[in-house]
Amino acid sequence: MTMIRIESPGRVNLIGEHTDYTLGYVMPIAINLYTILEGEKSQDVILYSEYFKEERSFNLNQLNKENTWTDYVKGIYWVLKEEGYTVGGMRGKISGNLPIGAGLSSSASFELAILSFLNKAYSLNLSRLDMALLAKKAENEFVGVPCGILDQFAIAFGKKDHAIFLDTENLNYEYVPFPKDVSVVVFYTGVKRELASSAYAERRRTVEEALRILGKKSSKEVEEEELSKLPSPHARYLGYIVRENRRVLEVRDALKSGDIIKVGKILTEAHWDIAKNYEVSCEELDFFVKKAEELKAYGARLTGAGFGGSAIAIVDKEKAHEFGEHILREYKKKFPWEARYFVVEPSEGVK
Ligand code: GAF
Repeated sequence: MTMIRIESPGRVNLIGEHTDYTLGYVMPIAINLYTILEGEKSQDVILYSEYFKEERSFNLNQLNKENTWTDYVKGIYWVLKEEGYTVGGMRGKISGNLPIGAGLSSSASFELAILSFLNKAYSLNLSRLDMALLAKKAENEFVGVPCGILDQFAIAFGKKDHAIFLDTENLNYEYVPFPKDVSVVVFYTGVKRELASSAYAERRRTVEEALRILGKKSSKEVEEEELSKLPSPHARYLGYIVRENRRVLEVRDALKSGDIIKVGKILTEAHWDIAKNYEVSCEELDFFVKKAEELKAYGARLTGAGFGGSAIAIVDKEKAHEFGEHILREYKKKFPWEARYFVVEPSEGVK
């Protein structure tokens, strides 16, 4: 039987945080840290996870949730069935170097790896957009995480040396060249975050309610003057999102004109805005951003949902490792967590 190998990247969001579920703008990159799936067709599903050091199996009539890593696989089988696709089982191994639960979208990466495998093995003819939308539906409706489209889109559409500017309302996107002489340093705080945590869902509910009060479909339609019509904390939360949408457009334009200094400034401004007004940062993420400012990085901010997880900094390529090492040393003096840093680059989507 033919072996199939899938490489599914993680993602970093450069700017446009917590904007996707109000149909705003985002600008992620896929990164060169991967979930690897190697396998072949089979009757049932039998998978070995190198990370969890265990094999798990189920047959295709057993799509019940078990609160373990195979739920992501079952979610994909569930969504394919829902949408009328017929597929068989798989036998294989999952490995890779994308850290799990670090805020770099390991779950979306895993789901897209499974979907991409089934797409190839069973000739489903799914486009990248189909895959992103199916994986999001699995995550929302099977796994039960109320996320937006950011992660799945980034992992499906990543492009080497480019950031993806995406309007999450109509899914129009544009690739924007990312400069080759700077690096993105990802700093994992060692604080695992649960996306299913009530805070993410609570922010989402509050800003959806704010949009309903204003009678708007997307946060892109909201003007800053209208925010005074909202109660608290709705006005403050939505105010952050309105400014963040504007920042995505500014970063896109600054990248296009090669102005990395401006890009960096906007990223750092975005961090302090999300920390103060959206309240999804934490001491560890703020520590990293402060240090990055002291070390004169172009810019730094939390990336992804926040509440722990990872932050990024933009630094000159030749200084990236020294920068990462330095902050890691300082961080370890203050926090007991197993932090790590990675120097990453914008990479191709799932393949
Ligand atoms: C998580 C979610 F999955 C995304 O949809 C997005 O909301 C992000 O948090 C915050 O920007 O990664």
